[in-house]
Amino acid sequence: MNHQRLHLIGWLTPFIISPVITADLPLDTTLNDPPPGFSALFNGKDLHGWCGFIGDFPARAEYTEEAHAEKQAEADSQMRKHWSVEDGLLVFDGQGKSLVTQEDFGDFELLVDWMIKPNGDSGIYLRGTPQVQIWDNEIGSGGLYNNHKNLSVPNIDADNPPGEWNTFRIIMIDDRVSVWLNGINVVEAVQLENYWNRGLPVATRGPIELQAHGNELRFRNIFIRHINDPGAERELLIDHRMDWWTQAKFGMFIHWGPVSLKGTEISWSRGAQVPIDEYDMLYQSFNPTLFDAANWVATAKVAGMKYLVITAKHHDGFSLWNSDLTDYDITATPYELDVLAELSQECARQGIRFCVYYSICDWHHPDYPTDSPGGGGTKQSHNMDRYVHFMKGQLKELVEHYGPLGIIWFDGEWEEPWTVEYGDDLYHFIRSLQPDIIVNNRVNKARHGMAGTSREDIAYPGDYDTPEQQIGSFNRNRPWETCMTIGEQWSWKPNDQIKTLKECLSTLIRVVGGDGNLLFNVGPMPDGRIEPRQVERLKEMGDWLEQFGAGIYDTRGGSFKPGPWGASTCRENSVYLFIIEWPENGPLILPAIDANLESINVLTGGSVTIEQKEDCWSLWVKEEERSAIATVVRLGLDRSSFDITPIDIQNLD
Ligand code: H79
Repeated sequence: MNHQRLHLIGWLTPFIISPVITADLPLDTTLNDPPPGFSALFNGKDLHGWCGFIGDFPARAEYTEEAHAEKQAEADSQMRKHWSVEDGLLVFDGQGKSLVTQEDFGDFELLVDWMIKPNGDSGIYLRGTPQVQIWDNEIGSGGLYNNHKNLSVPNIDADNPPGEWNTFRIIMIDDRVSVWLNGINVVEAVQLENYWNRGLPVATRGPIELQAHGNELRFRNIFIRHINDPGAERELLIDHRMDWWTQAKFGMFIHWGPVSLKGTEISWSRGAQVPIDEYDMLYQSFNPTLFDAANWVATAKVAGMKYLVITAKHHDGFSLWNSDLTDYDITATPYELDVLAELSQECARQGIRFCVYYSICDWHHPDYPTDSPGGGGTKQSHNMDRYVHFMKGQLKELVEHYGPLGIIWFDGEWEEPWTVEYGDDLYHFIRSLQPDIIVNNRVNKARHGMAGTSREDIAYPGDYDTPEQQIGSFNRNRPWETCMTIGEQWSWKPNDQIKTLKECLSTLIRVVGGDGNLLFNVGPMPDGRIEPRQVERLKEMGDWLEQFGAGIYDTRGGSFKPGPWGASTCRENSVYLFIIEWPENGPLILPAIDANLESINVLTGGSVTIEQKEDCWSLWVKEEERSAIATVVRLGLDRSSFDITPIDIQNLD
């Protein structure tokens, strides 16, 4: 995983003469040597291609050719006093003015490494207008500093500290900018505003400027690529980090641990149905000899699930992997084998995204302040900061030994010791371990109870909302995922009441129709097997998805909002109607949508009659041709179904 890195140069070691300056670069990369498709704006030897600053963009345009040449010559000689090249780095001494490219750029992809000192700041002007911000403050770099109307702050703080290198990837197409800082997307397709004349859009071409702001700066690896066909590359502006998750729709949640020996609820039965002393000793008897990772993953696959989230550590504090930071882990059981290692490898083999659940609250750990609700209350001596340090260490183990991970699924954030400050920091920490990882909203103090939606006044409320044991409301603006048990308990319960196939599938349909994902939970048995009744139900779900998955995977919710009648999904020019409950006497009345119908068919078989009236379409499938689970009807439209404003179907009493 780790690049081998050399730390030879920085502000702290200015007098060390290093043989080759490759500070912080992977060893196979040469300083200032552009990647394929890019050219170097800075050649690492001199200031070729750059010129001095002769005034702001509009002022520059006013000069006559002669005046321009004169001012430029003067500015260039000034510039050479303060900007220099040292050991392949572009160095600014903190005095004088900005550095500007001689060439103008229109649509481009720009890569640049920068380093500032404590309290330092700078910025990168695009097309002559300020600026992608660089600074040492709590907001973080990369924001479009000058924007008034559109987002001006980055959506995450992704800076390395002053004295260390940071890498920007900046894409500008038309008047929109996306910024990645150290591999993390911090600005996504935001319109850059014209600072010089706020009534006008930003110029179509202009120079790139490195802002002088009275403090020392270093730059290197400044590479640019012209984008000649903006239409074809506009997609690049969008951060595709969540795409796999949005397309996946259906994942397997697994709650497991020594508690399965008792058959009571994971963590919550500690100090309640099971005395704490007994609960905490269960690991000594945990020996799931029939655990077979290949079999679990195959079960998820057969069910049509695309990702798997397992309780690496629940509120009871037991670590299901080989953790160097605690003895209360799987290696201390008679079983000894690292369950997560086997599962993560098997997921990779079978094409399932491997993800972990990690509880922030830990009723077992001596440093975490509170004990089980049914048990001890507040612990005698505790140290939350030390606990957080331990937790970050464990999370680092999880990402580094079992990653790349799809999701880190936090929980237990509602307890008193957790704060917004801890949450902000943890979100940032996780993204810095693996930039493209997905983090649920329980990382922070943001959640509205079991409905799982997020407070809007929190800077980093994670990437998606988490309704629990309930179907989330229709929402296409904020990603969400319902987590729900296949029976009534999260961890294994003997003779648990398993949901019927119709209950399982209508839940999946209503979730996906609401634009959410379903994370469906199984609790494996203490011997390591998933209970056959649960496997059977999952297989039935998979059989149905095998037939009708075209209306589930890679769709979005809409164009009709879910209701008692059922739900709908859309992709390209299709709308898939999943009619679960028909009106008692008569057709299903769809309110008019802004599209023409080009085709209609019943994917579950049989025929459909549709009557197109001015303000509605009335739709009828003969009773004997309806499906007991959901009658699936595909509407073919003359336009993109996702672009139609979602509307309610309200004709069911
Ligand atoms: O791991 C499973 C459960 O053990 C765990 N989350 C799922 C994924 C879980 N944690 N808590 N609960 C289930 C129920 C807790 C509800 C409450 Fe509350 C805690 C009620 C009051 C405090 C939720 C959080 C509602 C308000 C704050």
